[in-house]
Amino acid sequence: MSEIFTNIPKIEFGGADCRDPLKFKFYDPERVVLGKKMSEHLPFAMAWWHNLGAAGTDMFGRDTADKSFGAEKGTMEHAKAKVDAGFEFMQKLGIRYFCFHDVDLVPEADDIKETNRRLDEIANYIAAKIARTGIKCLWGTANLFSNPRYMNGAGSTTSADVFCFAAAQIKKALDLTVRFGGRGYVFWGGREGYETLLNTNMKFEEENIARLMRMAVEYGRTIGFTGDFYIEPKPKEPMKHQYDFDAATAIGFLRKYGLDGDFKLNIEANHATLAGHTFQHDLRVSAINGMLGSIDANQGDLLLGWDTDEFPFNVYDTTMCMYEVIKAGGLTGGFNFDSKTRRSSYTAEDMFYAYILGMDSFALGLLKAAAIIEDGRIDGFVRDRYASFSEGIGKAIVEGRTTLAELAERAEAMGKPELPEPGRQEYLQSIINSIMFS
Ligand code: XUL
Ligand code: CO
Repeated sequence: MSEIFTNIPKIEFGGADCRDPLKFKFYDPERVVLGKKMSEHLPFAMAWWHNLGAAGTDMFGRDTADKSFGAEKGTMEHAKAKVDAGFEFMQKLGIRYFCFHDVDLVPEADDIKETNRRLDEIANYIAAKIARTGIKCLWGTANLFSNPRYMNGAGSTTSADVFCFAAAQIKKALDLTVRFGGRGYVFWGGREGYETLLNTNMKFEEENIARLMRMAVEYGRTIGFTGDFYIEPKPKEPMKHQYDFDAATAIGFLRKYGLDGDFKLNIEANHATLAGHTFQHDLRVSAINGMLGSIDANQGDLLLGWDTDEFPFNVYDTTMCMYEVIKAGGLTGGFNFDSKTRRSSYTAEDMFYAYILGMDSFALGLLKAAAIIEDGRIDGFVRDRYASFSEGIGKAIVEGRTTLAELAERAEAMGKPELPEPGRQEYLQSIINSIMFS
Protein backbone atom coordinates (compact mmCIF):
# COMPACT_ATOMS: atom_id res chain seq x y z
CA MET A 1 0.00 0.00 0.00
CA SER A 2 1.54 3.33 -1.02
CA GLU A 3 1.17 6.69 0.68
CA ILE A 4 -1.95 8.59 -0.40
CA PHE A 5 -1.43 12.08 1.06
CA THR A 6 2.10 12.34 -0.30
CA ASN A 7 2.44 16.11 0.16
CA ILE A 8 1.33 16.05 3.82
CA PRO A 9 3.83 15.36 6.61
CA LYS A 10 3.01 14.17 10.13
CA ILE A 11 1.27 17.13 11.78
CA GLU A 12 3.32 18.37 14.75
CA PHE A 13 2.77 21.06 17.35
CA GLY A 14 4.22 24.39 16.19
CA GLY A 15 2.90 26.88 18.78
CA ALA A 16 0.52 29.85 18.65
CA ASP A 17 2.85 32.03 16.57
CA CYS A 18 3.69 29.33 14.04
CA ARG A 19 2.64 30.25 10.49
CA ASP A 20 2.96 26.80 8.97
CA PRO A 21 -0.62 25.78 8.05
CA LEU A 22 0.29 22.10 8.52
CA LYS A 23 1.18 22.46 12.20
CA PHE A 24 -0.99 22.62 15.31
CA LYS A 25 -1.07 26.03 16.98
CA PHE A 26 -2.62 24.91 20.29
CA TYR A 27 -3.02 21.12 20.26
CA ASP A 28 0.07 19.80 22.01
CA PRO A 29 -0.85 16.19 22.87
CA GLU A 30 1.75 15.77 25.63
CA ARG A 31 0.99 19.07 27.41
CA VAL A 32 -0.47 18.50 30.87
CA VAL A 33 -3.62 20.47 31.76
CA LEU A 34 -5.27 20.03 35.17
CA GLY A 35 -3.17 16.93 35.78
CA LYS A 36 -3.96 15.15 32.50
CA LYS A 37 -2.40 15.14 29.05
CA MET A 38 -4.25 17.10 26.36
CA SER A 39 -4.58 13.90 24.33
CA GLU A 40 -6.39 12.24 27.28
CA HIS A 41 -8.75 15.19 27.75
CA LEU A 42 -9.48 15.19 24.03
CA PRO A 43 -10.06 11.73 22.52
CA PHE A 44 -10.66 12.97 18.97
CA ALA A 45 -12.34 10.84 16.32
CA MET A 46 -12.56 10.97 12.53
CA ALA A 47 -16.06 10.67 11.04
CA TRP A 48 -15.76 8.13 8.22
CA TRP A 49 -18.74 9.49 6.29
CA HIS A 50 -17.66 13.11 6.02
CA ASN A 51 -13.92 12.79 5.78
CA LEU A 52 -13.71 9.80 3.46
CA GLY A 53 -17.10 10.12 1.75
CA ALA A 54 -18.51 13.64 1.51
CA ALA A 55 -17.24 15.25 -1.67
CA GLY A 56 -19.14 18.53 -1.73
CA THR A 57 -22.41 17.44 -3.35
CA ASP A 58 -25.36 19.59 -2.29
CA MET A 59 -28.96 20.00 -3.51
CA PHE A 60 -27.75 22.24 -6.33
CA GLY A 61 -24.53 20.68 -7.58
CA ARG A 62 -22.35 17.60 -7.85
CA ASP A 63 -19.05 16.67 -6.22
CA THR A 64 -16.24 19.19 -6.11
CA ALA A 65 -13.73 16.99 -4.25
CA ASP A 66 -12.13 13.79 -5.52
CA LYS A 67 -12.50 11.16 -2.81
CA SER A 68 -11.74 8.19 -5.03
CA PHE A 69 -8.31 7.73 -3.37
CA GLY A 70 -7.13 6.12 -6.60
CA ALA A 71 -9.91 3.51 -6.91
CA GLU A 72 -13.23 3.32 -8.73
CA LYS A 73 -16.10 4.45 -6.50
CA GLY A 74 -18.74 1.85 -5.63
CA THR A 75 -16.23 -1.04 -5.58
CA MET A 76 -14.59 -3.00 -2.78
CA GLU A 77 -11.23 -1.64 -4.01
CA HIS A 78 -12.57 1.83 -3.22
CA ALA A 79 -13.80 0.64 0.19
CA LYS A 80 -10.26 -0.56 0.92
CA ALA A 81 -8.69 2.62 -0.46
CA LYS A 82 -10.86 4.56 2.01
CA VAL A 83 -9.51 2.42 4.85
CA ASP A 84 -5.94 3.11 3.67
CA ALA A 85 -6.64 6.84 3.33
CA GLY A 86 -8.46 7.02 6.67
CA PHE A 87 -5.75 5.29 8.68
CA GLU A 88 -2.99 7.34 7.02
CA PHE A 89 -4.99 10.50 7.72
CA MET A 90 -5.54 9.61 11.39
CA GLN A 91 -1.92 8.62 11.90
CA LYS A 92 -0.68 11.87 10.39
CA LEU A 93 -2.88 13.89 12.75
CA GLY A 94 -2.38 11.69 15.83
CA ILE A 95 -6.10 10.82 15.97
CA ARG A 96 -6.77 7.59 17.87
CA TYR A 97 -10.44 6.90 17.07
CA PHE A 98 -12.92 6.76 14.21
CA CYS A 99 -16.73 6.64 13.96
CA PHE A 100 -18.65 4.88 11.20
CA HIS A 101 -22.05 3.89 9.84
CA ASP A 102 -22.26 0.39 8.34
CA VAL A 103 -22.82 1.73 4.82
CA ASP A 104 -19.87 4.16 5.08
CA LEU A 105 -17.60 1.12 4.96
CA VAL A 106 -18.81 -0.72 1.85
CA PRO A 107 -21.18 -0.10 -1.07
CA GLU A 108 -24.62 -1.36 -0.03
CA ALA A 109 -25.94 -4.28 -2.14
CA ASP A 110 -29.62 -4.92 -2.93
CA ASP A 111 -29.55 -8.08 -0.78
CA ILE A 112 -28.53 -7.58 2.85
CA LYS A 113 -26.74 -10.94 2.88
CA GLU A 114 -24.33 -9.61 0.25
CA THR A 115 -23.89 -6.30 2.12
CA ASN A 116 -23.00 -8.29 5.24
CA ARG A 117 -20.50 -10.40 3.30
CA ARG A 118 -18.83 -7.21 2.07
CA LEU A 119 -18.83 -5.85 5.64
CA ASP A 120 -17.05 -9.00 6.85
CA GLU A 121 -14.43 -8.58 4.12
CA ILE A 122 -13.75 -4.93 5.00
CA ALA A 123 -13.84 -5.72 8.74
CA ASN A 124 -10.88 -8.08 8.28
CA TYR A 125 -9.02 -5.33 6.46
CA ILE A 126 -9.83 -2.74 9.16
CA ALA A 127 -9.02 -5.15 12.01
CA ALA A 128 -5.51 -5.66 10.56
CA LYS A 129 -5.00 -1.85 10.51
CA ILE A 130 -6.26 -1.57 14.08
CA ALA A 131 -3.78 -4.24 15.17
CA ARG A 132 -0.94 -2.39 13.43
CA THR A 133 -1.74 1.18 14.54
CA GLY A 134 -3.65 0.95 17.85
CA ILE A 135 -6.32 3.25 16.37
CA LYS A 136 -9.79 2.11 17.46
CA CYS A 137 -13.45 2.80 17.02
CA LEU A 138 -15.05 5.50 19.19
CA TRP A 139 -18.57 4.50 18.19
CA GLY A 140 -20.36 2.69 15.45
CA THR A 141 -23.88 3.03 14.14
CA ALA A 142 -26.22 1.73 11.45
CA ASN A 143 -27.45 4.05 8.72
CA LEU A 144 -31.23 3.66 9.12
CA PHE A 145 -32.19 6.74 7.11
CA SER A 146 -30.68 6.74 3.58
CA ASN A 147 -32.15 3.60 2.05
CA PRO A 148 -35.68 4.22 0.65
CA ARG A 149 -37.08 1.47 2.93
CA TYR A 150 -36.57 3.89 5.85
CA MET A 151 -38.78 6.62 4.39
CA ASN A 152 -40.95 6.39 7.55
CA GLY A 153 -38.07 5.77 9.91
CA ALA A 154 -36.63 2.54 11.32
CA GLY A 155 -38.02 1.98 14.83
CA SER A 156 -40.85 4.34 13.90
CA THR A 157 -41.62 2.65 10.58
CA THR A 158 -45.13 1.56 9.62
CA SER A 159 -43.79 -1.73 8.18
CA ALA A 160 -42.88 -4.71 10.38
CA ASP A 161 -40.65 -6.03 7.58
CA VAL A 162 -38.68 -2.79 7.46
CA PHE A 163 -38.38 -3.03 11.27
CA CYS A 164 -36.68 -6.42 10.74
CA PHE A 165 -34.16 -4.87 8.34
CA ALA A 166 -33.39 -2.19 10.92
CA ALA A 167 -32.80 -4.94 13.48
CA ALA A 168 -30.51 -6.79 11.04
CA GLN A 169 -28.43 -3.68 10.37
CA ILE A 170 -28.13 -2.81 14.07
CA LYS A 171 -27.07 -6.37 14.87
CA LYS A 172 -24.31 -6.27 12.25
CA ALA A 173 -23.19 -2.74 13.21
CA LEU A 174 -22.94 -3.86 16.84
CA ASP A 175 -20.83 -6.86 15.81
CA LEU A 176 -18.49 -4.53 13.91
CA THR A 177 -18.36 -1.99 16.74
CA VAL A 178 -17.30 -4.71 19.20
CA ARG A 179 -14.75 -6.10 16.73
CA PHE A 180 -13.23 -2.62 16.28
CA GLY A 181 -12.98 -2.03 20.06
CA GLY A 182 -15.77 0.59 20.07
CA ARG A 183 -16.39 2.62 23.22
CA GLY A 184 -20.00 3.33 22.29
CA TYR A 185 -22.88 2.66 19.92
CA VAL A 186 -25.03 5.52 18.59
CA PHE A 187 -28.67 5.83 17.70
CA TRP A 188 -29.23 8.97 15.68
CA GLY A 189 -32.94 8.89 14.85
CA GLY A 190 -32.56 10.32 11.37
CA ARG A 191 -36.12 9.60 10.28
CA GLU A 192 -37.57 8.66 13.67
CA GLY A 193 -40.17 11.39 13.55
CA TYR A 194 -43.07 12.51 11.41
CA GLU A 195 -44.22 14.93 8.73
CA THR A 196 -47.91 15.12 9.75
CA LEU A 197 -49.92 13.77 12.69
CA LEU A 198 -52.76 13.11 10.24
CA ASN A 199 -51.06 9.81 9.34
CA THR A 200 -49.04 9.14 12.51
CA ASN A 201 -49.58 7.15 15.71
CA MET A 202 -46.97 8.94 17.79
CA LYS A 203 -47.43 6.81 20.92
CA PHE A 204 -47.03 3.55 18.99
CA GLU A 205 -43.98 4.81 17.09
CA GLU A 206 -42.20 5.86 20.29
CA GLU A 207 -42.98 2.50 21.92
CA ASN A 208 -41.56 0.68 18.90
CA ILE A 209 -38.37 2.76 18.93
CA ALA A 210 -37.93 1.77 22.58
CA ARG A 211 -38.53 -1.91 21.67
CA LEU A 212 -35.79 -1.76 19.04
CA MET A 213 -33.37 -0.11 21.47
CA ARG A 214 -34.17 -2.67 24.18
CA MET A 215 -33.41 -5.53 21.77
CA ALA A 216 -30.16 -3.80 20.74
CA VAL A 217 -29.06 -3.55 24.37
CA GLU A 218 -29.93 -7.20 25.01
CA TYR A 219 -28.01 -8.36 21.92
CA GLY A 220 -25.05 -6.05 22.57
CA ARG A 221 -24.58 -7.35 26.09
CA THR A 222 -24.60 -10.98 24.86
CA ILE A 223 -21.73 -10.33 22.41
CA GLY A 224 -19.55 -8.62 25.01
CA PHE A 225 -20.32 -4.96 24.31
CA THR A 226 -19.64 -3.22 27.63
CA GLY A 227 -19.68 0.37 26.40
CA ASP A 228 -22.49 2.92 26.43
CA PHE A 229 -25.33 3.16 23.99
CA TYR A 230 -26.02 6.77 23.00
CA ILE A 231 -28.97 8.69 21.67
CA GLU A 232 -27.87 11.64 19.54
CA PRO A 233 -30.69 14.21 19.82
CA LYS A 234 -31.72 16.37 16.86
CA PRO A 235 -34.98 18.33 16.57
CA LYS A 236 -35.56 18.18 12.81
CA GLU A 237 -33.96 17.45 9.43
CA PRO A 238 -34.62 15.24 7.61
CA MET A 239 -38.05 14.97 9.32
CA LYS A 240 -40.15 17.99 10.23
CA HIS A 241 -40.28 16.79 13.82
CA GLN A 242 -37.91 14.21 15.31
CA TYR A 243 -38.70 12.39 18.55
CA ASP A 244 -35.20 12.86 20.04
CA PHE A 245 -35.70 16.63 19.90
CA ASP A 246 -33.06 17.66 22.42
CA ALA A 247 -31.21 16.36 25.49
CA ALA A 248 -34.13 16.89 27.88
CA THR A 249 -36.57 15.10 25.57
CA ALA A 250 -34.22 12.15 25.00
CA ILE A 251 -33.56 11.77 28.74
CA GLY A 252 -37.31 11.72 29.43
CA PHE A 253 -37.76 9.04 26.76
CA LEU A 254 -34.92 6.88 28.09
CA ARG A 255 -36.28 7.05 31.64
CA LYS A 256 -39.86 6.34 30.58
CA TYR A 257 -38.79 3.13 28.85
CA GLY A 258 -36.20 2.05 31.46
CA LEU A 259 -33.27 2.46 29.06
CA ASP A 260 -31.38 5.03 31.12
CA GLY A 261 -29.05 2.46 32.71
CA ASP A 262 -27.55 1.48 29.34
CA PHE A 263 -27.80 4.76 27.44
CA LYS A 264 -26.16 8.17 27.63
CA LEU A 265 -26.29 11.02 25.13
CA ASN A 266 -24.06 12.00 22.22
CA ILE A 267 -24.49 15.77 22.01
CA GLU A 268 -23.87 17.45 18.67
CA ALA A 269 -23.26 21.21 18.74
CA ASN A 270 -25.19 21.93 15.54
CA HIS A 271 -28.16 19.83 16.69
CA ALA A 272 -28.39 21.74 19.98
CA THR A 273 -28.52 25.07 18.16
CA LEU A 274 -31.13 23.74 15.73
CA ALA A 275 -33.24 22.93 18.81
CA GLY A 276 -33.00 26.58 19.87
CA HIS A 277 -30.44 25.94 22.62
CA THR A 278 -26.79 26.71 23.03
CA PHE A 279 -24.36 23.80 22.74
CA GLN A 280 -23.50 24.40 26.41
CA HIS A 281 -27.17 24.14 27.40
CA ASP A 282 -27.58 20.60 26.05
CA LEU A 283 -24.24 19.58 27.56
CA ARG A 284 -25.36 20.90 30.95
CA VAL A 285 -28.75 19.17 30.76
CA SER A 286 -26.95 15.90 29.95
CA ALA A 287 -24.32 16.36 32.65
CA ILE A 288 -26.67 17.17 35.53
CA ASN A 289 -28.63 14.02 34.68
CA GLY A 290 -25.49 11.84 34.55
CA MET A 291 -26.02 11.34 30.82
CA LEU A 292 -23.11 13.16 29.15
CA GLY A 293 -21.48 10.40 27.12
CA SER A 294 -19.93 11.72 23.93
CA ILE A 295 -19.80 14.75 21.66
CA ASP A 296 -20.21 15.34 17.93
CA ALA A 297 -17.80 18.23 17.52
CA ASN A 298 -18.96 20.70 14.92
CA GLN A 299 -20.75 24.04 14.71
CA GLY A 300 -23.68 25.41 12.79
CA ASP A 301 -24.44 28.78 11.27
CA LEU A 302 -27.05 30.62 13.32
CA LEU A 303 -28.17 32.51 10.22
CA LEU A 304 -29.18 29.25 8.56
CA GLY A 305 -31.95 26.88 9.64
CA TRP A 306 -30.22 23.60 8.81
CA ASP A 307 -27.35 21.36 9.85
CA THR A 308 -24.25 22.84 8.21
CA ASP A 309 -21.77 20.55 10.06
CA GLU A 310 -18.94 23.08 10.01
CA PHE A 311 -15.61 22.47 11.70
CA PRO A 312 -15.51 24.01 15.18
CA PHE A 313 -14.08 27.53 15.05
CA ASN A 314 -15.92 29.47 17.75
CA VAL A 315 -13.60 29.32 20.75
CA TYR A 316 -16.19 30.73 23.15
CA ASP A 317 -18.28 27.64 22.36
CA THR A 318 -15.43 25.15 22.63
CA THR A 319 -14.39 26.81 25.91
CA MET A 320 -17.84 26.49 27.45
CA CYS A 321 -18.03 22.93 26.11
CA MET A 322 -14.75 22.00 27.77
CA TYR A 323 -15.88 23.75 30.96
CA GLU A 324 -18.89 21.39 31.05
CA VAL A 325 -16.81 18.33 30.15
CA ILE A 326 -14.18 19.02 32.82
CA LYS A 327 -16.87 19.64 35.45
CA ALA A 328 -18.57 16.38 34.44
CA GLY A 329 -15.28 14.51 34.99
CA GLY A 330 -14.63 13.84 31.27
CA LEU A 331 -16.44 11.75 28.68
CA THR A 332 -16.84 7.99 28.41
CA GLY A 333 -16.85 8.66 24.64
CA GLY A 334 -14.90 11.37 22.85
CA PHE A 335 -15.00 14.20 20.32
CA ASN A 336 -16.13 13.03 16.90
CA PHE A 337 -15.68 15.59 14.12
CA ASP A 338 -19.12 15.23 12.57
CA SER A 339 -18.01 18.08 10.33
CA LYS A 340 -17.33 18.59 6.67
CA THR A 341 -15.19 21.00 4.71
CA ARG A 342 -17.06 23.63 2.69
CA ARG A 343 -17.80 22.79 -0.94
CA SER A 344 -15.05 25.08 -2.16
CA SER A 345 -12.45 23.53 0.19
CA TYR A 346 -12.03 20.51 -2.05
CA THR A 347 -8.34 19.50 -1.84
CA ALA A 348 -6.53 16.99 0.38
CA GLU A 349 -4.78 19.89 2.12
CA ASP A 350 -8.22 21.28 3.03
CA MET A 351 -9.08 18.00 4.80
CA PHE A 352 -6.00 18.46 7.01
CA TYR A 353 -6.51 22.21 7.54
CA ALA A 354 -10.06 21.44 8.70
CA TYR A 355 -8.97 18.90 11.31
CA ILE A 356 -6.14 21.16 12.46
CA LEU A 357 -8.71 23.94 12.97
CA GLY A 358 -11.09 21.64 14.86
CA MET A 359 -8.41 20.10 17.09
CA ASP A 360 -6.85 23.51 17.81
CA SER A 361 -10.26 25.05 18.62
CA PHE A 362 -10.87 22.33 21.21
CA ALA A 363 -7.31 22.49 22.58
CA LEU A 364 -7.71 26.24 23.03
CA GLY A 365 -11.13 25.65 24.59
CA LEU A 366 -9.55 23.19 27.02
CA LEU A 367 -6.83 25.68 28.02
CA LYS A 368 -9.33 28.50 28.51
CA ALA A 369 -11.82 26.33 30.41
CA ALA A 370 -9.02 25.18 32.74
CA ALA A 371 -8.06 28.84 33.24
CA ILE A 372 -11.67 29.78 34.10
CA ILE A 373 -11.82 26.96 36.66
CA GLU A 374 -8.42 27.82 38.15
CA ASP A 375 -9.35 31.52 38.29
CA GLY A 376 -12.36 30.53 40.40
CA ARG A 377 -14.36 33.77 40.11
CA ILE A 378 -17.15 32.31 37.98
CA ASP A 379 -17.63 29.19 40.12
CA GLY A 380 -17.36 31.29 43.27
CA PHE A 381 -19.98 33.73 42.02
CA VAL A 382 -22.46 30.97 41.18
CA ARG A 383 -21.88 29.31 44.56
CA ASP A 384 -22.40 32.57 46.49
CA ARG A 385 -25.50 33.47 44.49
CA TYR A 386 -27.50 30.81 46.32
CA ALA A 387 -26.01 31.54 49.75
CA SER A 388 -29.43 32.33 51.25
CA PHE A 389 -30.21 28.62 50.96
CA SER A 390 -27.22 27.63 53.15
CA GLU A 391 -28.61 28.88 56.45
CA GLY A 392 -31.80 29.77 58.27
CA ILE A 393 -35.05 29.40 56.41
CA GLY A 394 -33.24 28.65 53.11
CA LYS A 395 -31.50 25.65 54.67
CA ALA A 396 -34.82 24.48 56.11
CA ILE A 397 -36.37 24.63 52.61
CA VAL A 398 -33.54 22.61 51.07
CA GLU A 399 -33.75 20.03 53.86
CA GLY A 400 -37.52 19.71 53.44
CA ARG A 401 -38.30 20.92 56.95
CA THR A 402 -40.92 23.54 55.98
CA THR A 403 -44.49 23.70 54.77
CA LEU A 404 -46.10 26.06 52.31
CA ALA A 405 -48.14 27.59 55.11
CA GLU A 406 -45.08 28.32 57.28
CA LEU A 407 -43.34 30.02 54.38
CA ALA A 408 -46.44 32.08 53.61
CA GLU A 409 -46.64 33.18 57.23
CA ARG A 410 -43.01 34.26 57.12
CA ALA A 411 -43.58 36.25 53.91
CA GLU A 412 -46.55 38.03 55.45
CA ALA A 413 -44.47 38.94 58.50
CA MET A 414 -41.79 40.44 56.20
CA GLY A 415 -44.29 42.39 54.12
CA LYS A 416 -41.78 42.99 51.28
CA PRO A 417 -38.50 41.09 50.57
CA GLU A 418 -35.14 42.65 49.78
CA LEU A 419 -34.32 42.36 46.05
CA PRO A 420 -32.04 39.36 45.28
CA GLU A 421 -28.33 40.10 44.80
CA PRO A 422 -27.53 41.35 41.26
CA GLY A 423 -26.90 38.68 38.59
CA ARG A 424 -23.97 40.70 37.15
CA GLN A 425 -23.94 39.06 33.72
CA GLU A 426 -21.84 41.85 32.19
CA TYR A 427 -19.24 41.69 34.97
CA LEU A 428 -18.96 37.91 34.50
CA GLN A 429 -18.69 38.23 30.74
CA SER A 430 -15.83 40.67 31.13
CA ILE A 431 -14.03 38.16 33.37
CA ILE A 432 -14.45 35.59 30.60
CA ASN A 433 -13.04 38.02 28.04
CA SER A 434 -10.06 38.85 30.21
CA ILE A 435 -9.29 35.13 30.49
CA MET A 436 -9.97 34.44 26.80
CA PHE A 437 -7.60 37.11 25.59
CA SER A 438 -4.86 37.06 28.21
C1 XUL B 1 -26.76 13.79 11.22
C2 XUL B 1 -25.76 13.27 12.17
C3 XUL B 1 -25.32 11.86 11.94
C4 XUL B 1 -25.05 11.10 13.20
C5 XUL B 1 -24.76 9.64 12.97
O1 XUL B 1 -27.18 15.07 11.50
O2 XUL B 1 -25.30 13.97 13.04
O3 XUL B 1 -24.18 11.89 11.14
O4 XUL B 1 -23.99 11.64 13.91
O5 XUL B 1 -25.75 9.00 12.27
CO1 CO C 1 -23.82 13.70 14.44
